[in-house]
Amino acid sequence: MNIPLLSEIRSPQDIQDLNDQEMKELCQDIRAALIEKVFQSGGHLGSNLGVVELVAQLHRSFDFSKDRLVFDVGHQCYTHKILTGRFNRFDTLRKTNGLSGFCNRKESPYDVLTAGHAGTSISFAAGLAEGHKGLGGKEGEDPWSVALIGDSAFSSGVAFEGLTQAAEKQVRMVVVLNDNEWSISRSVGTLARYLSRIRSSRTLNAVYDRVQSLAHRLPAIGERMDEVGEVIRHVLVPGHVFEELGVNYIGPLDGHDLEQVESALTRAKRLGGVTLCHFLTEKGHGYEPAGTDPERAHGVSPRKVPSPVNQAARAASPKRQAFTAVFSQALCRLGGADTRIHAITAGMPSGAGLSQFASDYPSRFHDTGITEQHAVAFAGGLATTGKKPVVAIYSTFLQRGYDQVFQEVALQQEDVVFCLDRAGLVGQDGPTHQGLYDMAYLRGFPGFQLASPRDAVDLERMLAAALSQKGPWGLRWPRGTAVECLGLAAELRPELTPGTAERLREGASGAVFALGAMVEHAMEVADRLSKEHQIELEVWDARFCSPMDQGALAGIARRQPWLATVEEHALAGGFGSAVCETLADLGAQIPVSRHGVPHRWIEHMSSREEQLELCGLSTDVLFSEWKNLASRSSPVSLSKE
Ligand SMILES: Cc1ncc(C[n+]2csc(CCOP(=O)(O)OP(=O)(O)O)c2C)c(N)n1
Repeated sequence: MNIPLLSEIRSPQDIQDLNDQEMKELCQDIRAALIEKVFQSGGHLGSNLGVVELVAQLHRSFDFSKDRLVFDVGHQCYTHKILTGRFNRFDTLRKTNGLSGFCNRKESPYDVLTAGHAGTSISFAAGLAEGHKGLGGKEGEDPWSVALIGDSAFSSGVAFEGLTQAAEKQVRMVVVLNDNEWSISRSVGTLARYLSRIRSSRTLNAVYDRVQSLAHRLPAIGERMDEVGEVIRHVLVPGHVFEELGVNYIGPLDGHDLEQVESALTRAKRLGGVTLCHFLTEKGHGYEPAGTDPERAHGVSPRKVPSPVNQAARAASPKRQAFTAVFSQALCRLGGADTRIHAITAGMPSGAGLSQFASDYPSRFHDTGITEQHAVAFAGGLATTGKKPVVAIYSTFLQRGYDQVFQEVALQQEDVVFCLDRAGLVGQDGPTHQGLYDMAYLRGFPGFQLASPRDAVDLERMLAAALSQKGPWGLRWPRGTAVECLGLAAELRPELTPGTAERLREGASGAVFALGAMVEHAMEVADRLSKEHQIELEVWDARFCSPMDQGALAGIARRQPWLATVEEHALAGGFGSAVCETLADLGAQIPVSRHGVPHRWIEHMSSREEQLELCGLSTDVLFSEWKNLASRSSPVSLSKE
């Protein structure tokens, strides 16, 4: 049989008859295609290159039209997409209306879980296995559930919660541990060290595995070999925590060797119950630059061809920097002046802007791994001792640590500063990564200051204010760049007393109360309306979502015919909702138009800008909406068609 072209693969059925050599060639083809395509679209290159053989063999050892394969995070599912008939759409990866960069139920029945957050695959697979009990009709015929999980995700607490319950229930489940020793940066924690101890006993394991596979060819002892094997293993290799938890352990084996992968999976199926198959892989395998810098290859951006137009546009734009970079520099400056400041990340030092702090102040930097719950509780403890923890976590991932924000920080009124990056629309990553709920879930905590900077100047000022005042603070900013200075210079701005907004523009045609990066949009629209239509808007930078500036809102309600709120956050429960609650409590009567993310899931698109447009948050959409509002004869009706 000839190996099929990737574009001809309709389902995993098409690779079932390949021999060993053909499978190897197929994997080479997949790898070459991944390098080519992922550099066009951007995406998780290193993670995907590392699991080509694992995923290809999983699709031969199991039948995932009835068994279930759950990818942890789902960022490493590209080979799976190819083998389940999606190669023809690969040019659309992470683009508007194109293939998602993660597993997505809407795309294929083979995508069991639409995911993007780490650590939950084992629990979800255990639930599937429990729910499928009896489905096979006879003992030993129920579908298998398989969780494919990386070593960093595996060290998150929830992975162990899943593993231990699955072991107790003895569900039919295989956990495939893809151990490449890397998270986005190097894996941390003593579990990583434990895995590396197991790794160093690999030679002994190899001897053991050889003995065992030979023994299985001899029916007389083969039957009892699993039992005997356990005894031998305990003598040869370090005590496996997993076995003590009731989980069969196989490995560590070479995850790039199809034969080893196949034999391990076959053995796992024979053992029954819950088996952990531990494979060693190389992140970015087959792409040479990843060998020296796996962190860089974890996710790559599309290769851009510089065009004269791009360069001209860049030169014309005012001075801008990524919010993340502004935060990083500000934190280093403040951290240099105050040794009580500690920085904490849950597995994302560079993404969260902490790499520089880590190298400048290593003893005050803490990467806890993918453990948001622990990171937040740890910050609560540190703060109790008088330190000033800054917890830098993406808005979407702080959801994992919500209860710890509530109990270990907010309820204790500890001085912890949460810096939420990617708070808003994120573009290519899609619904799993949108940071659209943080204000809704944080503003209900009494004594929790929640603010958002409109520019680089205020980001640093807000961070300084948060670190010098009492109680918990949350600062949020979106993906994308901050204008350096919008409005007054730093020293002329009103102090950042919690619950005070700043008026940036006067006018009588209507008022805009905006938050964070949306203030820039509001000002741009107001200037255009003034120039083109002589409409003069009063524009405010709310600065705080909690507490809310009651005086400013009461004044607006007295003066203006209407009020618009703008936020890059879900409308449900967000900043606009908080404004309406305040107005209601004040007994103020003014028509309010809320602009934010509508009450539905926002799929991935090629860019954040396209999503802003879709959600009515682009300057063009706001321009036409506010022009309409200002042009209507009173009374203003703001009911949306
Ligand atoms: C709850 C949560 N926190 C953080 C992240 C961000 N994140 C995505 S992939 C990743 C590293 C995953 O490492 P590992 O599980 O070892 O898989 P690998 O990429 O090495 O294959 C991180 C931290 C996430 N997806 N979910």
